[in-house]
Amino acid sequence: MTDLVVPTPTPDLTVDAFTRAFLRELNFGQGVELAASSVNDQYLALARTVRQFLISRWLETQKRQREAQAKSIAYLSAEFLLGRQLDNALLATNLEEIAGEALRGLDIDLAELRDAEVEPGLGNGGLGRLAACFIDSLATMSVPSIGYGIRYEYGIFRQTFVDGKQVEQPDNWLELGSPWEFPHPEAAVTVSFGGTTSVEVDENGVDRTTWTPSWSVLAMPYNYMVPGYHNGRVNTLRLWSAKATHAFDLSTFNAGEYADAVRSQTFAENISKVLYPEDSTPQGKELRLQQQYFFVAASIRNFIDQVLPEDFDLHRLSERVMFQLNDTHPVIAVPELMRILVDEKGFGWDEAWAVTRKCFAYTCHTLLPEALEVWPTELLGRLLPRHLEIIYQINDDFLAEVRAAHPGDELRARRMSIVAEHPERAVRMAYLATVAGAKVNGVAELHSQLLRDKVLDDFATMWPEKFTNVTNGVTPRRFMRLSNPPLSRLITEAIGSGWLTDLERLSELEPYAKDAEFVRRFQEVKGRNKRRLAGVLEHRDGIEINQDAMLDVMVKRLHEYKRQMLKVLHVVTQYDRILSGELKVEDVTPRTVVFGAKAAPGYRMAKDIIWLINSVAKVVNNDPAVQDKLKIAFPANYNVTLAETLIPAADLSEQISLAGKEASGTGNMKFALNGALTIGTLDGANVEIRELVGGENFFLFGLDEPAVAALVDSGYHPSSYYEQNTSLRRALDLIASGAFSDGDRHAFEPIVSNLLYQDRFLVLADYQAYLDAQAEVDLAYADKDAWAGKAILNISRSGFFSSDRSMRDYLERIWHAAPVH
Ligand code: NBG
Repeated sequence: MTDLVVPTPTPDLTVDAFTRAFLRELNFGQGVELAASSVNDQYLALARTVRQFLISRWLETQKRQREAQAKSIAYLSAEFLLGRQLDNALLATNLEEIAGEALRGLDIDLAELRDAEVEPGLGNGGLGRLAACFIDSLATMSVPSIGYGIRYEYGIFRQTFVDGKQVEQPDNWLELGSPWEFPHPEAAVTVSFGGTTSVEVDENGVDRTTWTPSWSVLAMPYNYMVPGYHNGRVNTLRLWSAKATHAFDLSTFNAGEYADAVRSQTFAENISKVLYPEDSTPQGKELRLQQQYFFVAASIRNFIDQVLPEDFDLHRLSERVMFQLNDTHPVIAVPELMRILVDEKGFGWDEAWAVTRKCFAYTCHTLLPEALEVWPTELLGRLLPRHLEIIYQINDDFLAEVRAAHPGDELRARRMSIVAEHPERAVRMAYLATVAGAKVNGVAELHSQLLRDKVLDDFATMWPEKFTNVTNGVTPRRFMRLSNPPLSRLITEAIGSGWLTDLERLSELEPYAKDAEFVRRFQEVKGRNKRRLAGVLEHRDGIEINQDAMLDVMVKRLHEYKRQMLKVLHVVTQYDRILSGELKVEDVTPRTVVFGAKAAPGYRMAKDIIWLINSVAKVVNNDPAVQDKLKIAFPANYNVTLAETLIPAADLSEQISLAGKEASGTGNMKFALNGALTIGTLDGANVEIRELVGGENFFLFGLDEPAVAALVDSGYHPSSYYEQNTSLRRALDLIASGAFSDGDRHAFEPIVSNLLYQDRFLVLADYQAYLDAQAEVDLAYADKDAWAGKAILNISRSGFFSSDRSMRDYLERIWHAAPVH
């Protein structure tokens, strides 16, 4: 390490030295004096100061990794929803205190600089956040790994409300500079599209295909550090940005045709311009396929040419890498690797397939059939003609295998075909991933089981050993230590340190659930977190909340299957009961119901539900009859940063999706780990949470998956619930009457008639059960100490939900790789 001049935090690092380093960055990096510096200058200088302390570890990690020649995990994901970086870097380097003190000495408030950071919103929701948790855990566990994704210039839109309706603003997260990225224009790789293929016989008499693309772009890598927690290790996240191969055409420019001159640049750079704001629904757009191929082609090229040694024998590729396919978005990587091996490296087809099958594994993140990506062959053939040929060949070989195993069963072959014929000829990317992948996994026990039994049942019959489960997890570094410092301190006081990297140790808290003093201090922590939240909501959104009320929180993307509508119906029912006198206001358990949700811009029903929530909030919050017993807070633009203040303050976690629809959920885990009790259905990871925390510490309601399937099969008539259930009828009538829309009866008609005549997600069927469970919640909350005891048991029994455990499961069951210490 003698050639390194970058500092490493040592026990003798002084506040003075840190102050000097910070001022140096401010003066030389930003070109300003302290007195004249803006908050943004100070934030950037601080970020660059802190990152200095990570760089030596980063370079050292890379060096050791090259030397060890160990197997790496290449995590291919179209989304990484990282959250703010400064806090995490301060934590990883153990510089929080020194930095705070140094800044205080300069009269700068560290908290203000933290708030200056715009989070990189390079993901939609759970899938992207999971990727971020996983790379955090891999780094913390010293597993060689690289995250590969896209550096979107605009991340998930910024949500605002205008008259209660969602309005989307572009997320210009790079506007004020991003101190965490390291661009490497010299390492850009070319990614090609379009054109034609031709076959020629090579010198050995073998057919060789040549692809002659018609256009290309450059993929330029931006490297990000992924620091492990207190283990001296820093892994890499490599995000690709699209650049034109020629910035502009000088002769066209000189001829005065300025717009034409830069047209190709604009076209190329559109590829990484913006994240598709969809969640759990596919985007069948050409640009989306371009994005997918763009990042996986660049990533595989980078891994083979730059990460592996020069003379590496690609027959042994699986000894050095597992490409993990995060959902179907990166699945085009499979034919891309085949193309490289066969067309460029001269492998025989079978030889190449033998390698490819060992280098990929596929994680499915959904159960909604409409959310599984399918690409029309017309589009694929136009954009990636060689890849389509390869897919056909893979499919032919695969179907031959199916037919050999099931002679005469042509229906089965048709069902399993990677290429669907109806309604149009198209490639089923989940099938391609399943055929190519060494392993296929779901993200919670129930989800993996339904994947085997329903979505991919033929494949599971054919290759039972291919299918496995890895239940999701969340990083306790961000979602406990950073987001909930007072709880973290309380836990450490009780059970000592070390639990942040060994989360099962939370079980040592179990006896404290009965310890009156501990219970009191836990309540104090909750109270503190509620006050912090109240401050943030007031400052950020101008929303005032009742800090003494139960904080009942539902935060997640807005989707009908998640059933925000059920929560709305509960609120409307309570309101109606207060108005009608059925419920005396003094008997109501005070609640603040918090929603946070973005709707995909093109998803009408989801946007209507957002409008309804805001409309109900406006009426209920301003009705003196309700006093302060029922309040709705719907802060706009729910994101990772807001989650970090919301979750620690919550008492009740709403996980109320229709059973069999939510693959896992990860918010549910974050709430349990921060001492909220769950009200939920038997869906996704809720099932495992309930098993672990105990049925008596979890409010279960609703149909389970088999009951849902049975009800749907027997013919579901939502209107019969409306007719038979008075409070349901009253709630829906109230919404339909215009009570929340200034008398306009049309406003919410689409919502109401959808519920009455379609209700795909069985909101009305589960309504009464949900209400009953909420009544139990009210009852339980009345005994504050007992509630806190249950919350503590939730924390102590949720250690399983660390993403470190998920990574151990992947290492053992799927990757067959190990940490390099
Ligand atoms: C989401 C599921 C969640 C799950 C996350 C992470 C997609 C396609 N799926 O239930 O809806 O927790 O993935 O696995 O975004």
